Amino acid sequence: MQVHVNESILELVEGDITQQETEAIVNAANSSLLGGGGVDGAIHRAAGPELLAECRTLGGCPVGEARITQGYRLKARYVIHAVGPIYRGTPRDAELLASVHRHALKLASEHGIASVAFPAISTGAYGYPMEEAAPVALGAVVDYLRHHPEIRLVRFVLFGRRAYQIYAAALKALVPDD
Ligand code: AR6
Repeated sequence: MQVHVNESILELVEGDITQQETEAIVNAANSSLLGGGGVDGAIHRAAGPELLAECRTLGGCPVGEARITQGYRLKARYVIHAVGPIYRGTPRDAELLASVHRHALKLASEHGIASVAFPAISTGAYGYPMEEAAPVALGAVVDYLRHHPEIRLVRFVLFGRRAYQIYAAALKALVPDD
C-alpha cells in the first residue's frame, strides 16, 4: 500500500530489502557495524566484501544513530547502517527507534538521496514486538517527510505476509483519510 505525505510517497511492500532499487537501503545493524545475521547478514552477502572493509573504517555507531557507506554490488548506490535498540520494554525503546529512523533519513537528505528503503528495524534479533514497532517507525517517517520534501519516496520492505499486515494496519491508523 501507498500513502502520500504532502508530495512524497510512503509505501509498504512485502519483500527482500537486498533487491530494492531505491537510491539507498537501510541496514538493521549493530553498534560494531561489523555485520551479523538477519538483514545485516543478507545485505553484506549481497553487497560483497568491500562493504565490510568500508564499515571497518567507521569505528562503530551508537544506538539510535546511523552511518552511510557505498552499496557496492547492491542495486542501491548507498547503504545507511542504522543501529536500532534492543527491546527492553521501557519508554526509551520508542525514543531510540524513532531516533534511528530520523537519523537515517537525515543522512539521506544530506547526501541528496531521494528514495530510501527500510526494513523493520529491531523486530528480529533485537526482540521489538512488531505491533509496537510499526507505529513508532512509521510515525517517525511521516513526521520527517512532512518537513523534508527532498525525500520523495520511503519504502518499508516487510519480510513475509504477517509483517506486511501489521505495518499496513499501523499505517492505516496513522493516516486514516489518505
Ligand atoms: N529483507 C527485509 N527484511 C528482512 C530480511 C530481508 N532480506 N531478512 C530479515 N528481515 P534483524 P534487528 C526482517 O534480526 O532486530 C543482526 O545480527 C526480519 O524478519 O535483521 O534490528 C545485526 O547485526 C525482522 O522483521 O534486525 C544486529 O546484531 C527485521 O528484518 C541485530 O541482528 C529485522 O530483523 C539487529 O537486530
